[in-house]
Amino acid sequence: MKSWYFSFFYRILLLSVTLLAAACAPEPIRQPPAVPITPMPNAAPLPESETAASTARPGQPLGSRADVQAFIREMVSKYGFNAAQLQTVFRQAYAQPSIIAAMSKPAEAKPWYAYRSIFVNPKRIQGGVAFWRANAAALAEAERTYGVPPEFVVAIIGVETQYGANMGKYRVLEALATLAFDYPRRAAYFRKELESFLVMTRAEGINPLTPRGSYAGAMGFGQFMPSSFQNYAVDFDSDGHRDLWRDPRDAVGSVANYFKKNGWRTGEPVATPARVEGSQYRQLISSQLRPPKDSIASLRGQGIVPLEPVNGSQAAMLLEYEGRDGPEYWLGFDNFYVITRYNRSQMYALAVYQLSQAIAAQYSGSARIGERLPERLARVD
Ligand SMILES: [Ca+2]
Repeated sequence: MKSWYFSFFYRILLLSVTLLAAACAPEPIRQPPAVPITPMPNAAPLPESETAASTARPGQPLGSRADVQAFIREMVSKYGFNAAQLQTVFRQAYAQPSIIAAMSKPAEAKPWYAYRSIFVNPKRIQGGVAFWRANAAALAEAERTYGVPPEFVVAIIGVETQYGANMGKYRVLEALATLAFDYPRRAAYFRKELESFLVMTRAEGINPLTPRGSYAGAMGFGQFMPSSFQNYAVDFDSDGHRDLWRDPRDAVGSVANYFKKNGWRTGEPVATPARVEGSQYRQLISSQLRPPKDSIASLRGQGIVPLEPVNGSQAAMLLEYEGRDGPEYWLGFDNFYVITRYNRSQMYALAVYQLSQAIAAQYSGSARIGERLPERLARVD
């Protein structure tokens, strides 16, 4: 979540695991990760030579390695950790070569129409309604505190972990250490995350061997990386702990806070379907993840017509998606950009938006909301 490359590779990896798990025996405890790839539109393929070779040796505790010992010394001098305690922790932790293997797999891109159906489907909509009902008070409080409506918080948690059903089964310590020490291409990033994780567990009074997460170390209902935990996690129920694994209230407040801190604009729209005319629109299709800069009025002058009422001064970016029957066009506003701060992907942001609208319509059961939903939002595949 902190960096695009993390999100990019993380999602690719998660898809690989998903496909692998789907092809093999069913998971005994948790469902396979349900989050597919979300390709970064402009991500250049990495050269072959950068593909990491695994140096992990299963059976050898991380604590017996010289590079880990150097890391422990650094943690002691930098943060005042107790050396003996860290030694004890890393003597019980092991690198996980399966993570390196999955990280090295090539990306598999899905077209939008296939990606969409993973998230905007009856199961995930129903799950969102149930999560909303179970956490209505916290979601209302989060809206009052951070200005983020419940449906967006619910949709993020739905896309990330199917409402907590799939938070990941790896020890976070081992996932981060594997990538910090045995995955040179991203070692600097994951070493920082490992540092943040140890600082976090010390602050929260958690045994570092206890938390579980994705193979990339993403944690809890909203799949926060440790650095995001440090920056955005809140103790929303004021019980003295930021618990994003067992306390959905903390997760709700933390996701809303993440949005708020990344520029969410209360009361402004997220996206609207659009149609295009002429040929000028082509040069305006946004493949970058940048805040929108063209006004609706200016875009209208270039053949781009929003299909829902929008203020002419609202800044927007034109988005193109691969629909089943040809390209679909959308206009994304500032709040659409904010959703891409959670995961650097236009497909991710639109899936969250569409899921949020479908959940909101079903939650309220209101004909008014149902009626204003464009067919393509209300439709489930
Ligand atoms: Ca709490």
